[in-house]
Amino acid sequence: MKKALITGITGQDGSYLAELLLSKGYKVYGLVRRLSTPNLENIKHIYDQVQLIPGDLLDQGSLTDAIKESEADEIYNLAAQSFVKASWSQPVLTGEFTGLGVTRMLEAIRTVNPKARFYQASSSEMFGKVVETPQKETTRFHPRSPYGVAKVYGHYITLNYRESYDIFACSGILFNHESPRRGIEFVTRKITDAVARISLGKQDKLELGNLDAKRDWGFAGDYVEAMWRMLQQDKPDDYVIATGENHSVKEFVQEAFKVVGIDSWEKYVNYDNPLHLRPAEVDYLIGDYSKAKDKLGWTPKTSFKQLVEMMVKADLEREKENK
Ligand code: NAP
Ligand code: G4F
Repeated sequence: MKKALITGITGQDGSYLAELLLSKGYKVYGLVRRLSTPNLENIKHIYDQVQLIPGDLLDQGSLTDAIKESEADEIYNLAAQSFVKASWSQPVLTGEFTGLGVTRMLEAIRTVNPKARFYQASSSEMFGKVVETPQKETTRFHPRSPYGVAKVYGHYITLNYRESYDIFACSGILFNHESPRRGIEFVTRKITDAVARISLGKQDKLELGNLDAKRDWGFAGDYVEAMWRMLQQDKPDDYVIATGENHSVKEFVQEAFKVVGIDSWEKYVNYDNPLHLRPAEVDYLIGDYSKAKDKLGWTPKTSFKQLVEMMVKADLEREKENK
């Protein structure tokens, strides 16, 4: 039986990846940090099937112990401070979690189990102020946030451990991916939850920032399959994972209101709210996933329309239950 360790198992991607690996017969371990109130909502349906190990990306010893205890063949580093906006108010913490945390994981692998295969969650935020369109593995990075900068560091330290120590270390450069398990502060979930509440008469207005930014949005459930495929190859490499299509935040809003039969979305939305604008914006992301298609045989399965509908319907169900 193969063994995998997932950091960030309680997050959106960690929970989908755990499901996928369980379905493939893996023994799944998840690293969880101590919180005063545990955050296990995303994994409650598989809680009995995974083994949780306490640890924190800030604590080298706990990472070393987790790798010893799990004896994992595959290690997926999904944990991070992942909210871009928060990275301006907590730039040092973001650097510690999202940047140096990767080195701590790689050091633990190097010293305990250098044969383990490693996946690093790199991000399209690294392209930031894009220098070419669509963005691919060779596109030069120009990050626009402390989060993006920390991810560039995590990306290159992964490459460095591959080249220095021959560790099987891959980076997936994933474009935005969403689901009903997306954190509520990210724009897609914020919209779909508000649309559900507005249609049920529980909320009057949705406050947003920049409606013109464009993102290449896919479904998280499709993207974790690509992570797994990267670690099954003969050689470690880096891959862009995207849909090859982008939409503005405004289009997402329109599509979400359509799902509940509201065409006049403008009545319910305030935008350019300074609270939700960023010191530097990433205006336009669209990925070229042709390398992943050729080498991994991976393609996205869920369309933009299906994604929006799935998220609005899940929030409608949730909001109906939380009377
Ligand atoms: P997410 O939902 O925010 O999950 C982040 C996870 O990291 C949570 O389980 C969180 O645990 C854990 N974590 C945070 N700080 C930690 C620490 N110091 N020690 C241990 N665990 C810690 O993120 P996601 O959307 O699933 O994304 C997964 C990864 O992919 C992240 O690295 C993100 O930056 C990257 N990424 C995401 C996207 C996207 O569109 N979703 C795109 C590109 C890259 P708690 O439950 O305790 O908070
Ligand atoms: O949903 P967002 O906060 O995601 P963002 O910044 O693109 O980052 C996500 O994707 C990255 C991959 O490219 C990941 F690495 C990262 O971890 C995260 O998962 O914002 C999307 C867009 C931005 O342009 C933002 O300015 O939506 C715009 N936006 C407009 N109003 C808003 C809002 N974003 C948020 N969160 N809240 C708003 O009210």
